[in-house]
Amino acid sequence: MQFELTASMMCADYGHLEQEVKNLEEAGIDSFHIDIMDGRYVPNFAMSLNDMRYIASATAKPLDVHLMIEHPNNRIGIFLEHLRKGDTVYIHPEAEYHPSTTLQAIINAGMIPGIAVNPGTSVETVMEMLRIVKKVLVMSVNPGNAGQMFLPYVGKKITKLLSLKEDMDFELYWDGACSADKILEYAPRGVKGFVLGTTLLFGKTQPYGETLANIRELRF
Ligand code: S6P
Ligand code: MG
Repeated sequence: MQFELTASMMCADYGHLEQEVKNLEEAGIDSFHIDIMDGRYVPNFAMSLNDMRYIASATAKPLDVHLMIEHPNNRIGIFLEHLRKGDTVYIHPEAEYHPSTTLQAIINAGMIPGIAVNPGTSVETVMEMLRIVKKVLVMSVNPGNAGQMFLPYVGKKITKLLSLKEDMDFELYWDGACSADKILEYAPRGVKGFVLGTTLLFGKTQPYGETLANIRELRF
């Protein structure tokens, strides 16, 4: 079964960031997930512009930039100018008055447009944007921190989004508390990719290569 695995770099060891990027690449990670926070839209500061730029310079693999910032339209240009074709940028629609303008800027710059959907945000609220984006990042925890508990009520929303994805031409990605049982259940149902953080990938004794190989073979 084909699904994508992306590493949540806010969970990486910042004392050895270059080595972390190398090890994850060698282990066969598909992309690097960059959680950008402004301390306003979410109550935390994780990564910022320079972290993103450094990782972009350290790997040829795609970046998956998750902007958890207020009014991304005001600042989207400074992120886009450092990204490459094939990188993805997710915005939170609630954080902008005219999110479709921001999505259009992402498309115009040649990047892949996405929206992140919070646990408390309904599919109906973002319906029109599903026609514009190529990727939908379903948050199964509230945005802001790694290491949180999975919120089971998002399951119904994932089912609804899966039923819309063919017609509306987007792919579905999972972010938050991604565990083995979730991949086992949702990869066969059509979730295209999973963000791996502290639950499955980081802070373990097992080398990344072994973890990723086990996940790809659904050998848990
Ligand atoms: C949360 C962020 C996520 C986390 C990821 C961490 O605001 O968007 O990308 O970094 O969920 O994974 P875990 O397994 O620690 O929840
Ligand atoms: Mg994220």
